[in-house]
Amino acid sequence: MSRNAESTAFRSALEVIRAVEPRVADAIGAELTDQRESLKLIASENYASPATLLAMGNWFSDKYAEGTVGRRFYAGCQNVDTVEALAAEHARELFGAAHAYVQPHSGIDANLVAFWAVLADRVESPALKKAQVRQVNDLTEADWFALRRELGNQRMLGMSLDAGGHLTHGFRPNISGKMFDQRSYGTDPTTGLIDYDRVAEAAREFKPLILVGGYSAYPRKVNFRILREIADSVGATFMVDMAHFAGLVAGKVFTGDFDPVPHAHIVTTTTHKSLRGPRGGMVLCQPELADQVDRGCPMVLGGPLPHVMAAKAVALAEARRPDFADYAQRIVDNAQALAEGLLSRGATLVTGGTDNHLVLIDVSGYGLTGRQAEQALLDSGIVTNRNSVPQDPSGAWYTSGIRIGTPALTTRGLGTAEMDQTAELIHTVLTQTTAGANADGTPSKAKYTLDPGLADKVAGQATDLLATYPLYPGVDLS
Ligand code: DSN
Repeated sequence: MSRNAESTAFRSALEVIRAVEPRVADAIGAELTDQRESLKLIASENYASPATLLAMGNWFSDKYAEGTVGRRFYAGCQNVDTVEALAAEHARELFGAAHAYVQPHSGIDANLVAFWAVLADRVESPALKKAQVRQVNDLTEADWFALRRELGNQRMLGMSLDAGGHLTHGFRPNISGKMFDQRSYGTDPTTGLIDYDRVAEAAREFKPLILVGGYSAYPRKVNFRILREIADSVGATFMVDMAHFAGLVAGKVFTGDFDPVPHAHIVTTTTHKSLRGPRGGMVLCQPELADQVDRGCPMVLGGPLPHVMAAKAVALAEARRPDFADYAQRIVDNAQALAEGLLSRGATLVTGGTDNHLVLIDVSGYGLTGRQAEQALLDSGIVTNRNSVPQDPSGAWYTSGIRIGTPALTTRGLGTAEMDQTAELIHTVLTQTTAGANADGTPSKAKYTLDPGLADKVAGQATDLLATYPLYPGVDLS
């Protein structure tokens, strides 16, 4: 396929959009320019391939397809069936999973589907059993009351948000922390690592229905074999949210004890992070949960997005190619080079380094909050996000951390030498930024001072660094 085909496709699409609402076409073009010119270090973002992007912009968007392949609530779903079945097949083959459900619209949706499936599978509720076998009309008001009581207050044990867990793993402000009786495990205060003995102790005491593994800001491998043993020892269902590191599992960087799929009863993921697909979610599970998982829509989810499932099929086919394993390994090599570059310049990193795709800088060592650091870096053309560090004194809004990740820059082709240069740029900005004060003289957690000339200089250096690695090199919109 010629690169010209990509330019023609995107240019034509913009021309068609421009004829209706030129401001949307302009915003799409501006987004490409912004993404091309900034050093994207958001650990959860990536750049999907042109084929993946194009698979989403079409008439599959017009189709309702509630239900599952071959068993829909709407007529005329034969082509949706084709792409959904393909996406599921690629997912099963890629991850060695018994069952794949590719309808979730996001990672949070995938987690809600998983929670529902586990509750429906595990909770001893005679009323629910009746409801499941379609005797809903036989249920009395008392049955419904019992059903709600039996499903409510079930126990979940997950990694705490400030230790790197995700908000859907039982964080109180999230629905998961309200629908479940929740407890969390943290990390060792000295090493920053998961202490499996402490997790086992918490599981023994709490006896959760669901033990959740996985993270969105933990820079280390997780031993899923040990977590499964802990789950088994207390009769818990073991669920892993691999949204962040799905690409490393797909690329066989995480194997054996570090691959969640053979160990967990149910695995959820997004498809757009290190996996490099369209924005969406997915559930993989063992056969006994498949029937409940497949009820995800309309039980939990709105109508499936067939255009996104088509893009999932394309992206998963890409991830099955041999070069994806090379990409996944380079993500980790780059993260480790970035960590070493920061450490050698005096930065403090949570856990002292990384063995996945992300690095968590504790910016309190620079006298900054995460919010100040995030904005100062953004002023300098470096896009990151602030993130809590374990036992964060600045809370979840201001935070004391900056989370950076390498999936996106690795897609562009940057390597370990450029990661060292990136570390230099980050360190320069953070050392040259000073925390500001409120009007009453008290220290501000948001205000900061950074010489605009220095910010511009760093932004220019970031652009120079990227110039050798053009983003979407086959797409010329001029
Ligand atoms: N928002 C994603 C992240 O940045 O990690 C997780 O939901």
